[in-house]
Formats: sequence, C-alpha cells, structure tokens
Amino acid sequence: MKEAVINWNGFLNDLEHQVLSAQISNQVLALIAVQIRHLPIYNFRLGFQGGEAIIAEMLARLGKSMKRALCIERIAPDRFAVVVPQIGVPELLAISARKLLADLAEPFMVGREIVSVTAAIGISQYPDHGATAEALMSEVEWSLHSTIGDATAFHITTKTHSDQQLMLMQMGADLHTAIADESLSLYYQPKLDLKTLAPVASEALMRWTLPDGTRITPDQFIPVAEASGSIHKLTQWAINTALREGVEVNFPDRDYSVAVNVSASSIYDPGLVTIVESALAIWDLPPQLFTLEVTESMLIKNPELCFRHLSRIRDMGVKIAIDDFGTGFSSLSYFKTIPADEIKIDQSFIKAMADNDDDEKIVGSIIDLAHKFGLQVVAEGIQSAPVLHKLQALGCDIGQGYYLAKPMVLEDYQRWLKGVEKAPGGRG
Ligand code: G
Ligand code: G
Ligand code: MN
Repeated sequence: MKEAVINWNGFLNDLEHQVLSAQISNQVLALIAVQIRHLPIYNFRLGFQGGEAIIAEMLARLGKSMKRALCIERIAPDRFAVVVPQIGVPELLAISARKLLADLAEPFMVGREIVSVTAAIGISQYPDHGATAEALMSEVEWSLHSTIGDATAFHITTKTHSDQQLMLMQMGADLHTAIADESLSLYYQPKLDLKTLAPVASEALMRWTLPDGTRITPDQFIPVAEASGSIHKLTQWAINTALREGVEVNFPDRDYSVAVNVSASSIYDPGLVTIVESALAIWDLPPQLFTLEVTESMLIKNPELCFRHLSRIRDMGVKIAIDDFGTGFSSLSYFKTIPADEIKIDQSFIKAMADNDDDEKIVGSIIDLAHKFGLQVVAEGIQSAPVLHKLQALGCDIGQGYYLAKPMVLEDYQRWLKGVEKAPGGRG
C-alpha cells in the first residue's frame, strides 16, 4: 500500500507537467480533488492512527477506482488530488466520480469499529477552467468548497456544462429549496387489518410538485437527492412531516400508525438515529406508532452496521418494517437476527398470486415463517378481491394496495378515515 504522506509540492509539479504535455498534444485533463469528510471526528473517535488508517484505505481505493489516473497524491491531511486524462464525453467523468464516491463509502473495519466514510469531490478541467496548474487548483478548491453545507452527504461538483449534468445539478439544487418552499408533500396510503378491514396504519409516500404542476415520483428524485447530497435533509423532512401529520390525524384520540421509507444512504448514516430521536422529542406521536421501512436489499450491503443502526432506533420503541421483502437476497437465517417487527411482501408476489398457485404457495410460506419468528406480515399491491380473499385465508395480517385504498394527500386521507370509521362494520 502506498504510504499516505502529504505531498502537495510534488503534486503541483506533476500537475504542471501534465498541463504542459496536454497543451503540447492538445489533450483535455480533469483534476479531481477528494476530501474525506469529518477526519477530525475520526481522529477523535479512533485515535490519530485510526484516522491515518482511514486515509491509507481511501488512498488504496482511489488507486483501484481511478485506474487511468496520471497521478494521485495526498495533498492535505484530509485531501487527495487526482489527474486523469479526459476522453471526449464529460458524462463519463460524472459517472466515474459518482462510482468513486460509492467505492469510498463502502464500510470497512478500523480496529474493531466499522467505518463508512463520506467524501466530497470537486472537479476542474483543463483547458475549460484554467490554463495553468495554479488556476486548475483554485477552481477545484472552489468546486470542493461549494459542496460544503451538507455535513453527511457526498457531492459531485463539476463545472462541465453538459445538458444532462446541468439538468441533474439544477434538479439537485431545486430539491434543496423544495424542502423550504412546500413543493414536497407526503401522500398517505392506508394499511388495513385483513381480519376486520379496519385501517391501522398508513405509509407516507413522498411527492414533489414542480411550479408547473408536474409531479415527480421518488423513483426519479431520490437518486438525484442521493447524488446531490440532499437525501439526508429529505429523510429528515419526511420523518418530521410524517410525525407532525401523524399527530394531526390521530387527534384527539386515534392511534393510527405511520410509516416512512428510508433509502440506503440514510440507513448507513449514523445521523439517522439522531434524526429519529430528535423528531420523536419534538412531535407527540408515541414511538410505537412510527415505523421505518427499509428495503431488504439495503440490509445486504453491510448487515452488521445496518442492524446496529436499526437496533438503536428500535430501542426507542420505533417499529422497523422490511420493505419489498422477497426481492433482495434473503437468507432465511436473517429471520433469526433481523431487528424488525414487520415484513412487507413485495408487490410482485402479491400481484402474481391472482393467477399463479406457486406464488400463492410462496406467499403462504413467507407468512408462516415470519409468524414463527414473531413478525407481522403486510401484503402490498393488493389490486383485486380474489387476491384479498386468498391473503385473508393465508392468515396475512395487514394489507395495502389500490384495491383497498390509494395513496392520498393528507386531507383526503383524513376524510377517508372518517368515512370508514362511520361505516358500521367497516369495509368488506
Ligand atoms: O410512491 P411511489 O410508487 O412513487 O414510490 C416509489 C418508491 O419510492 C418506493 O420504493 C418507495 O418506497 C420510495 N419512497 C416513497 N417515499 C419515499 C421517501 O420519503 N423516502 C425514500 N427514501 N423513498 C421513498
Ligand atoms: O417500495 P415501496 O413498497 O415503498 O413502494 C410503494 C409504492 O407502491 C407506492 O408508490 C405506491 O404508490 C405503490 N403501490 C401501492 N399499492 C399499489 C398497488 O396496488 N398497485 C401498484 N401498482 N402500486 C401500488
Ligand atoms: Mn415502502
């Protein structure tokens, strides 16, 4: 492993050299600066040697990830710089930067601690952003500086001007303001007790409405939020909004539960525990009436770290649901250790049950197995009466789906609740 000595002067020399030869051969270069976030905190937590171990690991990953690099150096205690030759397509640079951030974020062990490092990336390009090494360095510093503000997320800041990138960057920036200007909202889809068909809970689903009325679904903007660094704030917004509106729905004496989806990067972020903790302290919803939905596939990446965060949240009394169950790699042995209260069988199995006996058998077995381990079972994507009846016969606890109720804005959800509460015997 290359020793992680700081070599600022050496790097500047290399960069000058590369700029000169790029100039002669009429080539394009990219200068990438990578900052490891929170190094002082790691130094504090793991000792200085622990911090250095992280730097060494990151340097090794950089080398592996940036195979075409012309030079890689540590240029400051928490910083690396890389020079790569540019091929014509600027999108490739954004893609490889994003991949690099993902590579750097992979959890690993330092001593007996699991660490998942957050990095920020700044990029400048020769000749677009500077004709000299000095100019490129100052552009890249500016680029890195503009990533500051989000403590935990990773960022790609580049000054390349491809339309696609500009659109994504714009969308990322808009998302930041969306949180403030009320263009985000939560829709609520009821979850019903399958024995009585009485509503017991709802799943909060995020929607983003643009000024022109276009509604963007989370499938489209969550990945942008992950890349642009606003996912942390979005998660925080969703949790606080769901708790606040949950209190409103339950006023004065109801006890409907509410669930919020969290994405992979939030689950691996220790900050999630604090977000949940402080949201519960602010809003009066009892923790037992709050559920976090995490997808099965997120757990796989690093079950140990993920389970640790989930356990801490569960210790507060919050429920954990495993979403899209059956689509990830599910080792049955997870049933033993998973810190969860509920599994949500993926829509694909439920939809297929309509005319496929095998899927019905699969769903039946999942229900039985989950029950043996004390887990509550939710079927999502119920779209017809026959499927509902099959699930009831199989002993499934809770149901969700367009046949029962669609996702609704808060006011409609409240109205809907009033309607079913009034109807004697509920639906059926
Ligand atoms: O509601 P819809 O079908 O658009 O949801 C699409 C996907 O987005 C689902 O997988 C859902 O779990 C996810 N999703 C919905 N709301 C949120 C949210 O607030 N945060 C995150 N991370 N994902 C969400
Ligand atoms: O990944 P997750 O399970 O969180 O996704 C929930 C998404 O599924 C929501 O966007 C919701 O709109 C959608 N959904 C809920 N019920 C149904 C249904 O019966 N059919 C279909 N196609 N989608 C559904
Ligand atoms: Mn969900």
